[in-house]
Amino acid sequence: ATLTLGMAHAQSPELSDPPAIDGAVLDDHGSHTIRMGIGLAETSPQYLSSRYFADILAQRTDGRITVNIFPNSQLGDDVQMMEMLQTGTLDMSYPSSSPATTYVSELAVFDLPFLLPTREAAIAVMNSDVAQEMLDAFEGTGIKALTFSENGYRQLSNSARPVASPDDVAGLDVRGLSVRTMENPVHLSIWETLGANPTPMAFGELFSAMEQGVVDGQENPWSTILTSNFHEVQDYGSETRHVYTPFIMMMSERTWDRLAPEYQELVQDAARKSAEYEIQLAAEYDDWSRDQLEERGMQITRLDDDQIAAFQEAVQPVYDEWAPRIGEDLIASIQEIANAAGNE
Ligand code: KDG
Repeated sequence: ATLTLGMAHAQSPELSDPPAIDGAVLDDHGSHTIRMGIGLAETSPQYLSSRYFADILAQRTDGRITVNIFPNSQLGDDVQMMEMLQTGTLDMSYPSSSPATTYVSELAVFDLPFLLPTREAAIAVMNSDVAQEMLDAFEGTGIKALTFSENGYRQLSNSARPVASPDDVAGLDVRGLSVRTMENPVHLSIWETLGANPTPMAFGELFSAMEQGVVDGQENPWSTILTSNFHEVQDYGSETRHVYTPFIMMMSERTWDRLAPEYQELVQDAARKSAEYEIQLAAEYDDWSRDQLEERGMQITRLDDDQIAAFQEAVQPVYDEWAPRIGEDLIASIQEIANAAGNE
């Protein structure tokens, strides 16, 4: 018999192991089974770090708290799952901050294009008091926001043509690209301003929408493009890094209220630890994913500083429109934190 071997591709980069779980087993405060829905796949940093979150809770409660994670939007998309948290039909979710702006409008600051130039700046902002105030502002929505972590720098992919400039997005002689966006008005504005035809759509519907040609493209971090197999239906990628999106790990307030204070403290602590691990994994995945996508046949356009500057200039109207609504002071304080981190 002949054996035909396909090209074997690694499923993940060399990943750091999760930090050791320390701390004594807590007293018995009852048993809880927590259902957590996420949009991304089992290979994603989001899933892997959520497993670590589950492991911390299991170990520190001697198995009394079990977290069952449902990946791949099985339980719904970000918007639906946040509504399920509000009604208490789901215990936890882990959406992007962008669709959560309907609850806390200040979060839209993260949607402004090219605001956070480096990962260090983004991490400093997510760890800041200003960011903590945004998490606290969920109070009263039915959602307990536990922590920020990294979704990451978003990159454009599409099935129509290589994109190196805003003109390539707008398609001067052809039509503008149809691009799926998250359900967020600033993102819509970015792609409208660039001359694309943006369509907000649930993440779980995206693969088949691209496969069927309902949309030409989408934008997400390289790790998501890879772990969700978008390269199977997208020939071109562009390293635009046009926006840095955080995730927010969330719990239903109803679930939170059922937990003893000792368990609440543990959940909050485990969320922070898993977020730190997630940020580390996301960094390990990022460039590696881009290179993997290239190896798997995606044509990747890397943009030089001038080409990035052309995108930055083209999206200036997004600032003109949104900065007054989001708040000039808030934007200034975020920029200050970002700059300080950049200077360290
Ligand atoms: O679990 C997170 C995903 O559901 C989603 O937030 C991923 O960035 C994302 C997108 O484009 O919807």
